[in-house]
Amino acid sequence: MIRTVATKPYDDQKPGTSGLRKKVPVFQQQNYVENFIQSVFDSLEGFEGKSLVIGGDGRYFNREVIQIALRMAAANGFGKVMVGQGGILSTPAASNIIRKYQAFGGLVLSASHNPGGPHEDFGIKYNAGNGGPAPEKLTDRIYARTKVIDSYRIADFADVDLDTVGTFSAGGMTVEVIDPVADYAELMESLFDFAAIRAMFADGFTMAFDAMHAVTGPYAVEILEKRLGAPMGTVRNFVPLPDFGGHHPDPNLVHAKELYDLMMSPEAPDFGAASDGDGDRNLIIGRGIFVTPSDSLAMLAANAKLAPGYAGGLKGIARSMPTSGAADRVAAKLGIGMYETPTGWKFFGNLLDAGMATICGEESAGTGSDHVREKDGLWAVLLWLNILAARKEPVKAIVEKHWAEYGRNYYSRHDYEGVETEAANRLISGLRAKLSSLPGKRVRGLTVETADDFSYLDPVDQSVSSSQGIRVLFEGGSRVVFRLSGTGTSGATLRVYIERYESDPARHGIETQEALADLIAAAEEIAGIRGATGMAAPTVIT
Ligand code: G16
Repeated sequence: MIRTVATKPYDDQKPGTSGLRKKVPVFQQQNYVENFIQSVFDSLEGFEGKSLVIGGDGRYFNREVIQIALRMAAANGFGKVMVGQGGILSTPAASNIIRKYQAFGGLVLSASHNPGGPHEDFGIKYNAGNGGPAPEKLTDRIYARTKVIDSYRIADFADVDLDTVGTFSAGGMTVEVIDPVADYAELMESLFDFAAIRAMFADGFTMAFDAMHAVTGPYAVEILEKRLGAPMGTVRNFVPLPDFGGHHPDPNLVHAKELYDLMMSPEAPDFGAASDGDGDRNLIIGRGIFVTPSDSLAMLAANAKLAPGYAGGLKGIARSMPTSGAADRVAAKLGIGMYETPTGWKFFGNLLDAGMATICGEESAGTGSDHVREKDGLWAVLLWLNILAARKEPVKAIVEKHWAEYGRNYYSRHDYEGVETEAANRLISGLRAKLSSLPGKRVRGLTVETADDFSYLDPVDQSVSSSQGIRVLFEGGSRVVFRLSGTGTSGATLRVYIERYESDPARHGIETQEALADLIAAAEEIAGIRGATGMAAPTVIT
């Protein structure tokens, strides 16, 4: 039986950088989930009888929302839902399933790298038929719909058994519970030289992969240990837990500190890596050296040809605006296109679909390619492994040779979390107001060349996205960028991105914060961060 249920709108269902993210108790309010899912369906056209993919990162509330989504998909007229066994699908795996089986779209349940649990974060995002995050015009439509929604449709049927692979019928719709790993592992085998990586492990190459009790555990065990022969124990924290074991599944130097410490110790294996809550981010650490996400993008692009999937070369590279310019230098050398987009993977979709870019990356630990339409944590790890197997050199040597050839982009991000929203907005509008007075000004011995609020003209569909971050460029290619995070669930997070280019190899060994000290001081002088936030120092430095 299908019911139409009367409801009242909520006023806080605006999708952020990557879908709707809120605390679990917010999602548990009456009809909160139903309102959002119905608003998504109401914003789509032509899905009757077609397939929908559903899966999540296994966090607290995942299974409950999947049952609701299944009943609503049936009531709204989808012909079939493909759902990951146990409700599990990593974000890149979901993107692959949508593309491979030509589904109409997908609902991915995740709050990415944010913590999970009864009082932590949950999220719902919609991915379109190309496998990528909903573009802005669709999320705008969804948000508009959430503000006026007055009813939703839901079918009555018992909970679907999510733990048994197979095909069932529910509410007149087909439900296919699929192995979440198999299609993804097959895709990875088609891109990388598994034989060479297997031989490297057989020769004694060692690795530590931290799955952070999040969704990549089963994927990493299957691919790294079973298919590539890495010794058992290579993958750590591999059981996905609803609260990620109480940890913050964010693969950065703060939350993956144990891995970082191991990689800097005398017992370090050859290679260290980690992924986040939903499997789209990555952390790469060589023995004794952390590779920043911006550098990793540049190095992967420069060496991509060593992997069979990219042997024909790259069509172009894309990076988000706050990501360092290291990849730009690779693109220039390769003679291929380079695109600078706003923060958010959704902005890469058009470039990938149009065949203008092959590899994309962001400073926020996301790297990926045109194999799916999401960033992909394990993909980045496997491309590194493929490069290491082909070059037979340690990570450190590859990084240092890269800097010697292209120069080094010193880079760091300073986050001020939990800032009062009003204060954060005032800081940004204050910066906007003084943009035109900055060029030519000397700050801490540095001359400002240009200052603007980044605006993006999409070269494919000509859409414009404005107010995407304040950029202050100094002479010599250094810069400071200020923007507010679009993924937090409480208060505001101010991000300050600091970058300095150094061509002289004799100056490539400076400690990062030291190398950036004058720019850090200039950022404070320009924005008055301490005064505005009441914080003496950033909460996270990456
Ligand atoms: C999401 C997007 C990323 C983006 C990041 C930025 O990441 O998918 O493309 O770079 O947000 O976050 P913020 O707005 O906080 O700087 P994820 O991994 O949370 O989905």
